[in-house]
Amino acid sequence: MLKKTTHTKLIVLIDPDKYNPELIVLANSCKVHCFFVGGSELKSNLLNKTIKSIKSLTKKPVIIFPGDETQISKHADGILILSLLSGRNPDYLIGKHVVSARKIISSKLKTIPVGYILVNGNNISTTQIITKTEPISTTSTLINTAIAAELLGKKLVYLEAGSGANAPIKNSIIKTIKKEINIPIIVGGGINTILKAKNILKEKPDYIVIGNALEKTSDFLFDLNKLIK
Ligand code: 1GP
Repeated sequence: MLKKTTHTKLIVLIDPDKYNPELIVLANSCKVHCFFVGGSELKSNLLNKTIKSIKSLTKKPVIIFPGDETQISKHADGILILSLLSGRNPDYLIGKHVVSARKIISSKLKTIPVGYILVNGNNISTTQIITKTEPISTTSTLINTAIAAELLGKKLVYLEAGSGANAPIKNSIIKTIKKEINIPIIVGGGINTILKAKNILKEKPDYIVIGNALEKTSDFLFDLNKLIK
């Protein structure tokens, strides 16, 4: 479902609290690889309903990007099993996985183990606040964490600048990590202009994730569509 790519693919992140079906219809006709659904602070329990609605509008895969252990729905095609490797909070390394393990197995969802790495973007992210962890600031620690993710058997590394970050992950970081690991890289957080997207695509990460910017205007998707091969 999320393999290494030769050209960067686009993933659209849907927050069920801000769900707009029109965005799905538009994304369905654009070069969008799949949808991530989830949020770190879901106010209303709309996950099931949102996933069912997305599935009725597109055949593209819908993958849960869970903000917490309650975000599981059998209606999705898969679920990211996130290990917050940048942090040292045991809940986000194993605790929440233990709590939700049986429910995930019962859901029969395809599971995708992900090394989730929060990178310091000089702003405090919601993930940082909720997980009570610090993002990684030094390049050597970032590289070693990505290598450790692969050694741990993770199928993907997600370099996260944080939702709505002022600046996305730096090109130099993507370039260096790409050289060091053999598993696909997802880059997300703060990609909210075509210039920023263009710049990141130079490093050819396997996937980029866009959330916030598409909640404001779907015009951005038209521009991204021209950029993506
Ligand atoms: C957040 O990486 C995603 O977890 C997407 O971030 O909402 O800033 O695009 P944005």
